[in-house]
Amino acid sequence: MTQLPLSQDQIESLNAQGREALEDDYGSLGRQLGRRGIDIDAVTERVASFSVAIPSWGTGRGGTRFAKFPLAGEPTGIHEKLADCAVVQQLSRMTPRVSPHFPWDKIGDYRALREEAAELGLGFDAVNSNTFQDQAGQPLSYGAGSLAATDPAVRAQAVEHNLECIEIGRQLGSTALTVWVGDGSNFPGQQDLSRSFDRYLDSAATIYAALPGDWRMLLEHKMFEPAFYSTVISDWGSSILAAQQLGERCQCLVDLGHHAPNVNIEQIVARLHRFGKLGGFHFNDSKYGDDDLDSGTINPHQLFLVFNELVEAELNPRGGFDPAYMIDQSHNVTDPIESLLSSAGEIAAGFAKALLVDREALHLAQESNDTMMAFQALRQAYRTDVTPILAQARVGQGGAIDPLAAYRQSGWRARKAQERRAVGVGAGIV
Ligand code: PSV
Ligand code: MN
Ligand code: MN
Repeated sequence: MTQLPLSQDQIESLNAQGREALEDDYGSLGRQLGRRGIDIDAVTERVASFSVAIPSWGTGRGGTRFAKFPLAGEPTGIHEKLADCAVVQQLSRMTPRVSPHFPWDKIGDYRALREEAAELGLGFDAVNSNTFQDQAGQPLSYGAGSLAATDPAVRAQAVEHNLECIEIGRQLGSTALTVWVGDGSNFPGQQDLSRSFDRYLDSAATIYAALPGDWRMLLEHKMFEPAFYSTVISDWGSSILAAQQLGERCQCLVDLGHHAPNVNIEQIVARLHRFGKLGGFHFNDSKYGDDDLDSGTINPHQLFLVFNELVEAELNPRGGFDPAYMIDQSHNVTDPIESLLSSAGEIAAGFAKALLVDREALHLAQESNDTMMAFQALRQAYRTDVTPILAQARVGQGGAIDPLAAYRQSGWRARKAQERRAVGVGAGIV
């Protein structure tokens, strides 16, 4: 039986206070959309079936390489992280899966963990491997790289870790392995740019060969950091080349913060989909680099344009369309649960707005080179306030009309501050 973390009665009674206003707003938006030939209930239904995974590490306070400022009551291990994810899911009804990270989430019994998650109404999404840090007691260092290291023993160790992640993921019910490596260089000449890619491909092929039949391997590229001169899988070009060489079930994962400033990410989405290689998406926002700020806080228009391409891709699935969506943020100055609630809403808003685009008008304008009308088709959808649709989608599934208000009223964090042990200060993580 599902054991939800918050009192459902309390959520319902807060909803009761907001229901009349919601019905009024929903009715008004429904009439507006009706004039545009859009059935609001059909859009709400699509939004209600939308979901995005939470990274287990996103439930804790993040940090920068300068400092981490812990929050009283933040989770100290995977069990507490799951409880916090369940809070986000109970209120938002858009985040039913957790993406674990190893060895950060290492424990003894993964079958029991899967059951524990199920009791909280959660499942597991892609498993993330970690060969960008050294762990206590690890025989060999990743200081000079992991999957692309020159030392074959280091490469073997990194491969072995990924195989272990697959095995853990199998027990958790995951069906994808996400691989992001920090391998790269800080000095011109430090690394042979071609041979390092060869070594990466070789290691990745061994991992790919071990994938269960219904699994995918997702390659996450990132332009820089921790390496500041060259990175082995630096961009979508390197990523798609690797994915194409490795095989059909190897695809690319786009993290919004992993590109050069001003790169046209929506076009990357279109390109990857065109060749059947769009495997997943990490949502966050950024101003300068891989800032991992909350989704939609800096550039909500980009988020909308990305979803516009995703909706187009879904309408033209070509070989298939099933990207793994995840929030990948570092919550340095907020309560992570609040950031996750707000971000899930922003992401769903991007999706909802993309659903409102008059595609016939857009395609017609594109075909006839009517630039202004093509843009207006997007602009009209982007300008629409979809708040009532999101609230209705949540409420229809038992979630909160106003997730942040309900969360604050629950007193969850203050209670956890009493119950959980304190997390130490120190340098941050990714
Ligand atoms: C590092 O940049 C990173 O944030 C990547 O985006 C990964 O998805 C994440 O760490 C976890 O490995
Ligand atoms: Mn990421
Ligand atoms: Mn990142």
